[in-house]
Amino acid sequence: EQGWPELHRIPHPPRRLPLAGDVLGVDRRRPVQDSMRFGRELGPIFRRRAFGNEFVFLWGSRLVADLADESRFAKHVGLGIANLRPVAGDGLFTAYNHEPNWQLAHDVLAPGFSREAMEGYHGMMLGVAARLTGHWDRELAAGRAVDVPGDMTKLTLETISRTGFGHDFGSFERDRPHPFVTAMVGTLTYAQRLNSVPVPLAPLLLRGAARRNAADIAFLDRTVDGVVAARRRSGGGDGDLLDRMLDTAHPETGERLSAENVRKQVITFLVAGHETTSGALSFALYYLARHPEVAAKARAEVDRVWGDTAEPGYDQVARLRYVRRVLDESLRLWPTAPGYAREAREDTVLAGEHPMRRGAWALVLLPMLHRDPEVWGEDAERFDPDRFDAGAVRARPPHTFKPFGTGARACIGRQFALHEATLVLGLLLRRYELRPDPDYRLRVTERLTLMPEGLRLRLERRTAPA
Ligand code: MNH
Repeated sequence: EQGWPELHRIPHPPRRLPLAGDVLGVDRRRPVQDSMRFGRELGPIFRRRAFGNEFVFLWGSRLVADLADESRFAKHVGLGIANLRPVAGDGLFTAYNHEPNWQLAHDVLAPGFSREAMEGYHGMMLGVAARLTGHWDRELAAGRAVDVPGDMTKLTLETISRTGFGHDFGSFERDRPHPFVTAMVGTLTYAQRLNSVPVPLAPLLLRGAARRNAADIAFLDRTVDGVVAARRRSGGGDGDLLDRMLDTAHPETGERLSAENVRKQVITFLVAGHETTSGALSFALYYLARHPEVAAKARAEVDRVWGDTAEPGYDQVARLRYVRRVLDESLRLWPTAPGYAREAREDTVLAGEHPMRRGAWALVLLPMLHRDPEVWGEDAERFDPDRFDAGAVRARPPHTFKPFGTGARACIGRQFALHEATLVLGLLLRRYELRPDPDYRLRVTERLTLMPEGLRLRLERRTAPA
């Protein structure tokens, strides 16, 4: 059935409803955490049924490693990502492998993520970080706790919009999220919700939500059309991502992106370029506040590596090895893009055990891969950045830590996200002590991506204000 000839050998939850499938006792607003529960009960590969369709989920490290074989498997655009097609079209993230615009846009945009390009963004990243610390200094002076996910979203949105598109959303001048963010969260939430209703009934069950979703998409389109029009009027920027999208011809074919494709790429990069980094920074700050001994060690590293240089240079960021481990360990426990799907390019047998026909696919459940006891031990739930020291990383098999996906369709913005997040964590650790609210219990909210819900921290200034 559905490309898995021996589906019956894959375990499924015991309680199934004839129509709805495995939705009994399910938290539809938290499908990833729900699947984590099933994964714990059912093991490294399992299936869930929803409305007559069977979906195969897996997380066992041997299975995930086999799926990374690019000669037999490729990205599958399915579930939540397929639901984003009306938002992001054939933009880089949501393009089908066979769509010519994927290779074209990939080749045109990849130089925008080279080391030289990243060095060029560094100064702008520092500028945005200064807006954040300015805001946090004011909150601190007013005796208020800071809204971590809200402020990390402001930071990462401004970073990608200024470095990539020369556009200032004015996020830190607003009390409420920019309407672009509200519309984006709306479309992500809607794309997630679409998975929890039978497709033929979606127009009926989600009528109001579908109308709002259409309005959200129209707002995203209008916003980016404005950004593009401003660039066209100004006659060009400094060679940023938008300039590449608009002016750069493919080095071999001479082809350019169409106007409609540019629109979808701008939305893709504004969304993919900030939402997951914001979550990653938020979880890292959660763990740093909860583990003062880790924060102290990280802070000591920042002091040692940066000394009292007012503004750390590009190379000084990569030298924050321990801060980077804090980030990796946060992404291990809560990979903010919590899964990716892979499909068979030909008839094959997964890990020598599960026959798959061409086109059959499975969803990799990253938070469970990252807790596989065979790889991470029985204490996998424990936060411990030393799991990422060089020796420990070398000792682990490949494909056991995959927060940025795999293969040709892996994250193009990985270095961008890691540089930005490491820089900001360094700056925050150097400037503040983080005081957790003792009553806060981590609650992870889902909108395709993961975010710590309602996380607030109290701050203390470490050094006298400069
Ligand atoms: Mn990102 C693809 C995770 C930051 C732009 N990203 C992916 C995939 C994962 C992912 C996983 C692969 C999805 C799949 O196989 O279906 N990305 C992250 C995480 C962070 C992140 C966890 C931050 C932390 N991503 C960024 C940033 C940008 C970006 C920053 C842009 C500046 N990501 C993309 C794009 C793709 C992608 C574009 C699609 C690449 C492709 O298919 O060619």
